[in-house]
Amino acid sequence: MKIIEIPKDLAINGADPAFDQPLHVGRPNIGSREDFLKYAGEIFDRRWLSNNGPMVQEFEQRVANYHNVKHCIAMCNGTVALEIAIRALGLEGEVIIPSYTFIATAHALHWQAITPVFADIDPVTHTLDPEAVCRMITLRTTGIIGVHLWGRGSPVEALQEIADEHGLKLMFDAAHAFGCSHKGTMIGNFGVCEVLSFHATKFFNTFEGGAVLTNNDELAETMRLMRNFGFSGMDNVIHPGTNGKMIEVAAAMGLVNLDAIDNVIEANYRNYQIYQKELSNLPGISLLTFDESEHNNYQYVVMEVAGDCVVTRDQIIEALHAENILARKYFWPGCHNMKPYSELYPHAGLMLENTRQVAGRVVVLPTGTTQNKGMIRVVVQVIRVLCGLHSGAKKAIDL
Ligand code: T4K
Repeated sequence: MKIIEIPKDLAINGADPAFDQPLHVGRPNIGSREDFLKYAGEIFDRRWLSNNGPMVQEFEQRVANYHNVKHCIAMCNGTVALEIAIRALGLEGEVIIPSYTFIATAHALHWQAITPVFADIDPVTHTLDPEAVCRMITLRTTGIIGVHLWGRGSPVEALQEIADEHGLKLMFDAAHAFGCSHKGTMIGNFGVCEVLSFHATKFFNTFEGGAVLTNNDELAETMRLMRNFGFSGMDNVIHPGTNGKMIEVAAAMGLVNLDAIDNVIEANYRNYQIYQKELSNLPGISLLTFDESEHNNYQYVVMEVAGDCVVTRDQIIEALHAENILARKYFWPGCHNMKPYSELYPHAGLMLENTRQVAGRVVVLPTGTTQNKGMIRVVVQVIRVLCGLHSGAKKAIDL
Protein backbone atom coordinates (compact mmCIF):
# COMPACT_ATOMS: atom_id res chain seq x y z
CA MET A 1 0.00 0.00 0.00
CA LYS A 2 1.28 3.44 -0.91
CA ILE A 3 2.17 5.48 2.13
CA ILE A 4 2.98 8.83 0.56
CA GLU A 5 2.35 10.74 -2.67
CA ILE A 6 5.42 11.44 -4.79
CA PRO A 7 5.20 14.90 -6.38
CA LYS A 8 4.33 14.62 -10.08
CA ASP A 9 7.19 16.88 -11.16
CA LEU A 10 9.83 14.42 -9.99
CA ALA A 11 10.46 12.81 -13.35
CA ILE A 12 12.62 9.74 -13.60
CA ASN A 13 14.31 9.43 -16.97
CA GLY A 14 11.37 11.40 -18.32
CA ALA A 15 8.97 8.72 -17.10
CA ASP A 16 6.10 8.95 -14.65
CA PRO A 17 7.45 9.09 -11.08
CA ALA A 18 5.26 6.12 -10.23
CA PHE A 19 7.75 3.98 -12.15
CA ASP A 20 6.97 0.38 -13.00
CA GLN A 21 10.55 -0.85 -12.72
CA PRO A 22 11.49 -1.21 -9.06
CA LEU A 23 14.61 0.57 -7.84
CA HIS A 24 16.74 -2.21 -6.46
CA VAL A 25 19.72 -2.34 -4.22
CA GLY A 26 22.00 -4.61 -6.24
CA ARG A 27 21.12 -3.59 -9.81
CA PRO A 28 24.12 -4.83 -11.83
CA ASN A 29 26.69 -2.42 -13.27
CA ILE A 30 27.40 -3.53 -16.83
CA GLY A 31 30.18 -2.23 -19.09
CA SER A 32 30.26 -2.06 -22.91
CA ARG A 33 27.86 -4.52 -24.57
CA GLU A 34 29.80 -4.27 -27.85
CA ASP A 35 33.06 -5.27 -26.19
CA PHE A 36 31.36 -8.10 -24.34
CA LEU A 37 29.87 -9.47 -27.57
CA LYS A 38 33.25 -9.15 -29.26
CA TYR A 39 34.85 -11.16 -26.45
CA ALA A 40 32.02 -13.71 -26.57
CA GLY A 41 32.65 -14.11 -30.32
CA GLU A 42 36.34 -14.77 -29.65
CA ILE A 43 35.41 -17.38 -27.02
CA PHE A 44 33.09 -19.17 -29.49
CA ASP A 45 35.74 -19.04 -32.23
CA ARG A 46 38.36 -20.47 -29.91
CA ARG A 47 36.00 -23.11 -28.48
CA TRP A 48 37.79 -22.78 -25.19
CA LEU A 49 35.04 -22.19 -22.65
CA SER A 50 36.53 -23.06 -19.26
CA ASN A 51 39.54 -24.60 -17.45
CA ASN A 52 41.98 -21.72 -17.09
CA GLY A 53 41.42 -20.25 -20.55
CA PRO A 54 43.17 -17.16 -21.90
CA MET A 55 40.43 -14.73 -20.78
CA VAL A 56 40.57 -15.99 -17.20
CA GLN A 57 44.36 -15.63 -17.23
CA GLU A 58 44.19 -12.07 -18.57
CA PHE A 59 41.45 -11.23 -16.08
CA GLU A 60 43.49 -12.57 -13.15
CA GLN A 61 46.50 -10.52 -14.19
CA ARG A 62 44.47 -7.33 -14.47
CA VAL A 63 42.70 -7.82 -11.12
CA ALA A 64 46.02 -8.57 -9.42
CA ASN A 65 47.58 -5.45 -10.96
CA TYR A 66 44.59 -3.34 -9.96
CA HIS A 67 45.03 -4.38 -6.34
CA ASN A 68 48.81 -4.31 -6.47
CA VAL A 69 48.97 -7.89 -5.24
CA LYS A 70 51.00 -10.83 -6.52
CA HIS A 71 48.30 -13.42 -7.15
CA CYS A 72 44.63 -13.40 -8.12
CA ILE A 73 43.07 -16.87 -8.28
CA ALA A 74 39.72 -16.48 -10.01
CA MET A 75 36.84 -18.73 -8.92
CA CYS A 76 33.24 -19.47 -9.83
CA ASN A 77 31.85 -17.37 -6.94
CA GLY A 78 32.87 -15.73 -3.68
CA THR A 79 31.48 -18.48 -1.46
CA VAL A 80 33.51 -21.25 -3.11
CA ALA A 81 36.54 -18.91 -3.04
CA LEU A 82 36.02 -18.55 0.74
CA GLU A 83 35.66 -22.33 1.15
CA ILE A 84 38.82 -23.02 -0.83
CA ALA A 85 40.83 -20.34 1.01
CA ILE A 86 39.64 -21.66 4.40
CA ARG A 87 40.67 -25.19 3.44
CA ALA A 88 43.97 -24.15 1.90
CA LEU A 89 44.85 -22.36 5.14
CA GLY A 90 44.13 -25.54 7.09
CA LEU A 91 41.56 -23.90 9.36
CA GLU A 92 39.70 -26.27 11.66
CA GLY A 93 38.01 -26.33 15.07
CA GLU A 94 36.71 -22.80 15.67
CA VAL A 95 37.14 -19.69 13.54
CA ILE A 96 36.11 -16.23 14.71
CA ILE A 97 33.98 -14.13 12.37
CA PRO A 98 31.47 -11.30 12.76
CA SER A 99 27.80 -12.26 12.86
CA TYR A 100 27.03 -9.00 11.09
CA THR A 101 27.89 -10.19 7.56
CA PHE A 102 26.29 -12.02 4.67
CA ILE A 103 25.49 -15.60 5.61
CA ALA A 104 28.14 -16.96 3.20
CA THR A 105 30.94 -16.05 5.62
CA ALA A 106 29.48 -18.39 8.25
CA HIS A 107 28.32 -21.08 5.81
CA ALA A 108 31.77 -21.37 4.22
CA LEU A 109 33.02 -22.58 7.61
CA HIS A 110 30.04 -24.68 8.71
CA TRP A 111 30.06 -26.40 5.29
CA GLN A 112 33.51 -27.74 6.19
CA ALA A 113 32.60 -28.82 9.72
CA ILE A 114 34.34 -25.78 11.25
CA THR A 115 32.51 -23.88 14.00
CA PRO A 116 31.94 -20.20 13.22
CA VAL A 117 32.30 -18.29 16.49
CA PHE A 118 30.56 -14.94 16.29
CA ALA A 119 32.36 -11.92 17.73
CA ASP A 120 30.76 -8.52 18.14
CA ILE A 121 31.41 -5.51 15.93
CA ASP A 122 32.32 -1.90 16.52
CA PRO A 123 29.00 0.01 16.40
CA VAL A 124 30.58 2.88 14.44
CA THR A 125 32.59 1.03 11.78
CA HIS A 126 30.40 -2.14 11.61
CA THR A 127 33.57 -4.27 11.38
CA LEU A 128 35.02 -6.73 13.94
CA ASP A 129 35.86 -5.26 17.32
CA PRO A 130 39.37 -6.58 18.18
CA GLU A 131 38.56 -6.70 21.91
CA ALA A 132 35.48 -8.77 21.22
CA VAL A 133 37.60 -11.10 19.10
CA CYS A 134 40.00 -11.63 22.02
CA ARG A 135 37.06 -12.59 24.26
CA MET A 136 36.05 -15.39 21.88
CA ILE A 137 39.45 -17.12 21.57
CA THR A 138 39.59 -20.67 22.98
CA LEU A 139 42.00 -23.58 22.72
CA ARG A 140 40.09 -24.73 19.62
CA THR A 141 40.44 -21.42 17.74
CA THR A 142 42.58 -21.67 14.61
CA GLY A 143 41.74 -18.51 12.72
CA ILE A 144 39.99 -15.19 12.30
CA ILE A 145 38.09 -14.03 9.23
CA GLY A 146 37.57 -10.27 9.22
CA VAL A 147 34.97 -8.83 6.86
CA HIS A 148 35.62 -5.49 5.13
CA LEU A 149 31.95 -4.66 5.38
CA TRP A 150 30.58 -2.06 2.96
CA GLY A 151 34.10 -1.89 1.41
CA ARG A 152 35.62 -0.25 4.47
CA GLY A 153 38.74 -1.92 5.82
CA SER A 154 38.56 -3.96 9.03
CA PRO A 155 40.99 -3.04 11.83
CA VAL A 156 43.63 -5.14 10.09
CA GLU A 157 46.59 -4.12 12.24
CA ALA A 158 44.90 -4.96 15.56
CA LEU A 159 43.55 -8.24 14.16
CA GLN A 160 47.00 -9.19 12.84
CA GLU A 161 48.50 -8.52 16.29
CA ILE A 162 45.92 -10.77 17.94
CA ALA A 163 46.46 -13.47 15.32
CA ASP A 164 50.25 -13.34 15.79
CA GLU A 165 50.00 -13.38 19.57
CA HIS A 166 47.74 -16.45 19.61
CA GLY A 167 49.23 -18.29 16.63
CA LEU A 168 46.06 -17.90 14.54
CA LYS A 169 45.66 -17.55 10.78
CA LEU A 170 44.06 -14.30 9.64
CA MET A 171 42.21 -13.90 6.37
CA PHE A 172 39.58 -11.48 5.12
CA ASP A 173 36.23 -11.71 3.44
CA ALA A 174 36.68 -8.76 1.07
CA ALA A 175 33.51 -9.48 -0.92
CA HIS A 176 32.49 -5.80 -0.73
CA ALA A 177 35.93 -4.29 -1.09
CA PHE A 178 36.93 -4.58 -4.75
CA GLY A 179 39.14 -1.57 -5.54
CA CYS A 180 39.23 -0.30 -1.95
CA SER A 181 42.26 0.57 0.15
CA HIS A 182 43.11 0.65 3.84
CA LYS A 183 45.66 3.22 5.02
CA GLY A 184 46.79 3.63 1.42
CA THR A 185 47.35 -0.09 0.74
CA MET A 186 44.98 -1.85 -1.62
CA ILE A 187 42.75 -4.58 -0.25
CA GLY A 188 44.25 -7.95 -1.14
CA ASN A 189 47.46 -7.32 0.75
CA PHE A 190 46.21 -7.99 4.28
CA GLY A 191 46.18 -11.21 6.30
CA VAL A 192 47.26 -14.40 4.55
CA CYS A 193 44.72 -13.88 1.81
CA GLU A 194 41.57 -11.95 0.96
CA VAL A 195 38.45 -13.10 -0.87
CA LEU A 196 36.52 -11.03 -3.40
CA SER A 197 33.02 -11.62 -4.75
CA PHE A 198 32.08 -10.70 -8.30
CA HIS A 199 28.38 -11.49 -7.89
CA ALA A 200 25.94 -9.64 -10.16
CA THR A 201 24.93 -7.34 -7.30
CA LYS A 202 28.47 -6.29 -6.44
CA PHE A 203 30.32 -3.10 -7.39
CA PHE A 204 32.20 -5.19 -9.93
CA ASN A 205 30.66 -8.33 -11.41
CA THR A 206 31.44 -11.28 -13.67
CA PHE A 207 27.75 -12.42 -13.59
CA GLU A 208 28.82 -14.82 -10.80
CA GLY A 209 32.41 -15.04 -9.69
CA GLY A 210 34.97 -14.52 -7.00
CA ALA A 211 38.70 -14.65 -6.38
CA VAL A 212 41.34 -15.03 -3.74
CA LEU A 213 44.07 -12.39 -3.62
CA THR A 214 47.35 -13.24 -1.93
CA ASN A 215 51.06 -12.46 -1.93
CA ASN A 216 51.87 -16.01 -0.77
CA ASP A 217 53.24 -18.08 -3.71
CA GLU A 218 52.75 -21.46 -2.06
CA LEU A 219 49.18 -20.72 -1.01
CA ALA A 220 48.35 -19.43 -4.48
CA GLU A 221 49.68 -22.63 -6.04
CA THR A 222 47.65 -24.78 -3.62
CA MET A 223 44.45 -22.87 -4.34
CA ARG A 224 44.99 -23.13 -8.11
CA LEU A 225 45.19 -26.91 -7.65
CA MET A 226 42.18 -26.99 -5.34
CA ARG A 227 39.88 -25.09 -7.69
CA ASN A 228 40.60 -27.67 -10.44
CA PHE A 229 40.09 -31.00 -8.60
CA GLY A 230 43.78 -31.04 -7.63
CA PHE A 231 44.94 -31.70 -11.20
CA SER A 232 48.57 -31.08 -12.04
CA GLY A 233 48.88 -31.93 -15.71
CA MET A 234 46.57 -34.21 -17.63
CA ASP A 235 46.19 -37.41 -15.63
CA ASN A 236 47.88 -36.44 -12.41
CA VAL A 237 45.89 -35.48 -9.31
CA ILE A 238 48.17 -34.33 -6.51
CA HIS A 239 45.80 -32.59 -4.09
CA PRO A 240 42.21 -32.82 -2.83
CA GLY A 241 40.09 -30.37 -4.77
CA THR A 242 36.74 -29.27 -6.05
CA ASN A 243 35.39 -27.44 -9.08
CA GLY A 244 35.85 -23.75 -8.32
CA LYS A 245 36.84 -22.59 -11.79
CA MET A 246 35.79 -19.35 -13.38
CA ILE A 247 34.49 -19.77 -16.93
CA GLU A 248 35.68 -17.76 -19.94
CA VAL A 249 32.44 -15.86 -20.48
CA ALA A 250 32.53 -14.68 -16.85
CA ALA A 251 36.10 -13.47 -17.32
CA ALA A 252 34.99 -11.65 -20.49
CA MET A 253 32.35 -9.82 -18.46
CA GLY A 254 35.07 -9.04 -15.93
CA LEU A 255 37.37 -7.55 -18.59
CA VAL A 256 34.53 -5.39 -19.88
CA ASN A 257 33.59 -4.27 -16.40
CA LEU A 258 37.21 -3.50 -15.50
CA ASP A 259 37.20 -1.00 -18.37
CA ALA A 260 34.05 0.60 -16.93
CA ILE A 261 35.20 0.78 -13.35
CA ASP A 262 35.86 4.52 -13.21
CA ASN A 263 32.33 5.23 -14.47
CA VAL A 264 30.85 3.02 -11.76
CA ILE A 265 32.84 4.75 -9.03
CA GLU A 266 31.79 8.12 -10.44
CA ALA A 267 28.09 7.17 -10.46
CA ASN A 268 28.26 5.65 -6.97
CA TYR A 269 30.08 8.68 -5.59
CA ARG A 270 27.59 11.08 -7.18
CA ASN A 271 24.66 9.11 -5.71
CA TYR A 272 26.32 8.93 -2.31
CA GLN A 273 26.88 12.69 -2.29
CA ILE A 274 23.22 13.39 -3.16
CA TYR A 275 22.04 11.08 -0.39
CA GLN A 276 24.53 12.65 2.00
CA LYS A 277 23.42 16.21 1.19
CA GLU A 278 19.68 15.57 1.07
CA LEU A 279 19.42 13.39 4.18
CA SER A 280 21.94 15.18 6.36
CA ASN A 281 19.51 17.43 8.21
CA LEU A 282 16.97 14.77 9.16
CA PRO A 283 17.18 14.18 12.91
CA GLY A 284 17.99 10.59 13.79
CA ILE A 285 19.11 9.70 10.27
CA SER A 286 22.75 9.40 9.23
CA LEU A 287 24.79 7.88 6.45
CA LEU A 288 27.86 5.79 7.03
CA THR A 289 30.77 7.86 5.71
CA PHE A 290 33.87 6.87 3.78
CA ASP A 291 37.41 8.12 4.32
CA GLU A 292 37.87 10.06 1.10
CA SER A 293 41.65 9.80 1.28
CA GLU A 294 41.24 6.06 0.57
CA HIS A 295 40.20 4.26 -2.60
CA ASN A 296 36.49 3.51 -2.13
CA ASN A 297 33.93 1.93 -4.42
CA TYR A 298 30.93 3.58 -2.66
CA GLN A 299 28.84 0.53 -3.58
CA TYR A 300 26.82 0.47 -0.37
CA VAL A 301 24.88 3.53 0.75
CA VAL A 302 24.26 2.63 4.38
CA MET A 303 21.69 4.70 6.22
CA GLU A 304 21.30 4.34 9.97
CA VAL A 305 18.04 5.13 11.73
CA ALA A 306 18.61 6.02 15.39
CA GLY A 307 16.25 4.99 18.16
CA ASP A 308 15.12 8.62 18.67
CA CYS A 309 14.20 9.15 15.00
CA VAL A 310 10.51 9.97 14.44
CA VAL A 311 10.21 6.86 12.28
CA THR A 312 11.57 3.36 12.74
CA ARG A 313 13.89 1.58 10.36
CA ASP A 314 11.10 -0.83 9.45
CA GLN A 315 8.64 1.99 8.71
CA ILE A 316 11.15 3.45 6.28
CA ILE A 317 11.67 0.07 4.60
CA GLU A 318 7.89 -0.39 4.36
CA ALA A 319 7.37 3.06 2.81
CA LEU A 320 10.20 2.55 0.31
CA HIS A 321 8.97 -0.89 -0.69
CA ALA A 322 5.47 0.50 -1.17
CA GLU A 323 7.01 2.84 -3.77
CA ASN A 324 8.79 -0.05 -5.49
CA ILE A 325 12.12 1.04 -4.02
CA LEU A 326 13.69 -2.19 -2.83
CA ALA A 327 15.99 -0.94 -0.09
CA ARG A 328 17.46 -3.72 2.06
CA LYS A 329 17.93 -4.47 5.77
CA TYR A 330 21.41 -5.95 5.21
CA PHE A 331 22.55 -7.90 7.30
CA TRP A 332 19.60 -8.24 9.59
CA PRO A 333 19.08 -10.22 11.81
CA GLY A 334 22.74 -11.33 11.96
CA CYS A 335 24.02 -14.78 11.06
CA HIS A 336 23.62 -16.04 14.64
CA ASN A 337 19.85 -15.59 14.32
CA MET A 338 19.67 -17.71 11.17
CA LYS A 339 19.62 -21.48 10.85
CA PRO A 340 21.49 -23.60 11.60
CA TYR A 341 23.36 -21.17 13.90
CA SER A 342 20.31 -20.02 15.89
CA GLU A 343 19.71 -23.67 16.84
CA LEU A 344 23.34 -24.69 17.27
CA TYR A 345 24.35 -21.63 19.33
CA PRO A 346 21.13 -20.26 20.86
CA HIS A 347 23.01 -18.09 23.35
CA ALA A 348 25.43 -16.46 20.86
CA GLY A 349 23.39 -13.26 20.94
CA LEU A 350 24.39 -12.62 24.56
CA MET A 351 27.82 -11.51 23.33
CA LEU A 352 26.50 -9.58 20.33
CA GLU A 353 24.80 -6.44 21.62
CA ASN A 354 26.37 -4.10 19.04
CA THR A 355 25.46 -6.51 16.28
CA ARG A 356 21.84 -6.50 17.46
CA GLN A 357 21.69 -2.73 17.54
CA VAL A 358 23.41 -2.10 14.21
CA ALA A 359 21.39 -4.82 12.42
CA GLY A 360 18.26 -3.13 13.77
CA ARG A 361 19.01 0.32 12.39
CA VAL A 362 20.56 -0.14 8.93
CA VAL A 363 18.85 0.50 5.61
CA VAL A 364 20.92 -0.01 2.45
CA LEU A 365 19.73 2.36 -0.29
CA PRO A 366 19.81 1.85 -4.09
CA THR A 367 22.81 3.17 -6.00
CA GLY A 368 24.95 2.26 -9.02
CA THR A 369 25.02 3.18 -12.67
CA THR A 370 21.36 2.31 -13.22
CA GLN A 371 20.12 4.95 -10.78
CA ASN A 372 20.12 8.53 -12.02
CA LYS A 373 19.90 11.71 -9.96
CA GLY A 374 16.10 11.85 -10.33
CA MET A 375 15.72 8.34 -8.95
CA ILE A 376 17.94 9.08 -5.99
CA ARG A 377 15.90 12.22 -5.27
CA VAL A 378 12.69 10.16 -5.24
CA VAL A 379 14.20 7.80 -2.66
CA VAL A 380 15.22 10.82 -0.59
CA GLN A 381 11.78 12.38 -1.01
CA VAL A 382 10.03 9.26 0.30
CA ILE A 383 12.21 9.28 3.42
CA ARG A 384 11.84 13.03 3.97
CA VAL A 385 8.07 13.01 3.47
CA LEU A 386 7.69 10.04 5.81
CA CYS A 387 9.75 11.76 8.50
CA GLY A 388 7.74 14.94 7.93
CA LEU A 389 4.44 13.09 8.32
CA HIS A 390 5.55 11.42 11.50
CA SER A 391 6.95 14.54 13.10
CA GLY A 392 3.54 16.13 12.71
CA ALA A 393 4.74 18.60 10.08
CA LYS A 394 1.83 20.16 8.19
CA LYS A 395 3.47 19.73 4.80
CA ALA A 396 6.22 17.61 3.34
CA ILE A 397 9.74 18.84 3.77
CA ASP A 398 10.92 20.29 0.46
CA LEU A 399 13.88 18.79 -1.33
N1 T4K B 1 30.72 -12.45 1.86
C1 T4K B 1 30.00 -11.32 1.87
C2 T4K B 1 30.29 -10.29 2.91
C3 T4K B 1 29.00 -11.12 0.91
O1 T4K B 1 28.25 -9.99 0.94
C4 T4K B 1 28.77 -12.12 -0.06
C5 T4K B 1 27.72 -11.95 -1.02
C6 T4K B 1 29.58 -13.28 -0.05
C7 T4K B 1 30.55 -13.40 0.94
C8 T4K B 1 29.40 -14.38 -1.02
O2 T4K B 1 29.80 -14.04 -2.34
P1 T4K B 1 29.05 -14.79 -3.61
O3 T4K B 1 29.14 -16.25 -3.36
O4 T4K B 1 27.63 -14.30 -3.65
O5 T4K B 1 29.90 -14.34 -4.78
C9 T4K B 1 23.03 -10.67 -2.54
C10 T4K B 1 24.03 -11.46 -3.33
O6 T4K B 1 23.45 -12.66 -3.86
C11 T4K B 1 25.27 -11.83 -2.58
O7 T4K B 1 26.25 -12.12 -3.56
C12 T4K B 1 25.77 -10.66 -1.75
N2 T4K B 1 26.87 -11.02 -0.89
C13 T4K B 1 24.64 -10.11 -0.88
C14 T4K B 1 25.10 -8.92 -0.11
O8 T4K B 1 23.60 -9.69 -1.73
P2 T4K B 1 20.63 -11.23 -1.76
O9 T4K B 1 20.06 -12.37 -0.99
O10 T4K B 1 20.37 -9.86 -1.29
O11 T4K B 1 20.27 -11.36 -3.31
P3 T4K B 1 18.94 -10.97 -4.08
O12 T4K B 1 18.64 -12.05 -5.05
O13 T4K B 1 17.89 -10.56 -3.13
O14 T4K B 1 19.40 -9.73 -4.96
C15 T4K B 1 19.62 -8.44 -4.39
C16 T4K B 1 18.97 -7.39 -5.26
O15 T4K B 1 19.65 -7.27 -6.49
C17 T4K B 1 17.52 -7.64 -5.58
O16 T4K B 1 16.79 -6.52 -5.19
C18 T4K B 1 17.46 -7.79 -7.08
C19 T4K B 1 18.76 -7.23 -7.59
N3 T4K B 1 19.32 -8.02 -8.68
C20 T4K B 1 19.88 -9.23 -8.38
C21 T4K B 1 20.43 -9.98 -9.37
C22 T4K B 1 21.07 -11.33 -9.06
C23 T4K B 1 19.27 -7.55 -9.96
O17 T4K B 1 18.72 -6.46 -10.21
N4 T4K B 1 19.84 -8.29 -10.96
C24 T4K B 1 20.43 -9.49 -10.72
O18 T4K B 1 20.96 -10.13 -11.66
O19 T4K B 1 22.20 -11.49 -1.80
